[in-house]
Amino acid sequence: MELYGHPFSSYTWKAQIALHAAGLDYRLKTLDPGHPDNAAFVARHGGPFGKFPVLDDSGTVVFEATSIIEHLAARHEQAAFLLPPARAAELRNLDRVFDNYVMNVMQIVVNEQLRAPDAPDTARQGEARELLRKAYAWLEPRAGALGLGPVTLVECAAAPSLFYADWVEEIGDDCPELKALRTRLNALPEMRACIDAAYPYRGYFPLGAPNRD
Ligand SMILES: N[C@@H](CCC(=O)N[C@@H](CS)C(=O)NCC(=O)O)C(=O)O
Repeated sequence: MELYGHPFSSYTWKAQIALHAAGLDYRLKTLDPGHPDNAAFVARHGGPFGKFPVLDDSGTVVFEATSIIEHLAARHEQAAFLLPPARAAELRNLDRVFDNYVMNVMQIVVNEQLRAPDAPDTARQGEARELLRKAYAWLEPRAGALGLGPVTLVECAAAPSLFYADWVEEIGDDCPELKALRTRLNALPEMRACIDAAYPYRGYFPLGAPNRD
């Protein structure tokens, strides 16, 4: 299998965590200036906006991290635990929460910083930070039940979104269960491999990477 993505990309991590957890071999095809062919592949196969990650599984090409994980769970017996049918609706629902209300909201702040590094729209960033705090409060009573058993679609979504969201808007002391969940997820070997591989790129984090994790 080949996974098109980047070692510092949160959605790439989401797919990688699933691949690592299932013990599936893959080659990371990095999106960088040295590999224009990889960028061309993603432009062609990465959906309407040419986004990554994109998985090429022996000619079956899948974009969207969630769809990649669904594909792995359906097509590879050793990955079936990522999305057990009896819990599928509940897991898909929480996956949507982490993508739509944590990861994508965190990206509003990051993208605004990239758009105007010297004069970002701080009001827009402040609104997004407020939404993150709202998401944290919603997740707090639910966090204690996550990240305890085998990795599922939800842990794949939760780990990278909480990792980077916390860099943008630190999870407060009013959300101890969510903080503990983030710590548990960061300690997963599947996640640790992603964090370690991304170390050399930390300097590129537009808001400045904190000196932790
Ligand atoms: N909804 C997509 C989001 C993917 C996404 O936002 N990928 C980012 C990298 S983390 C990307 O492709 N950025 C480059 C671009 O937007 O051109 C998914 O779940 O895979």
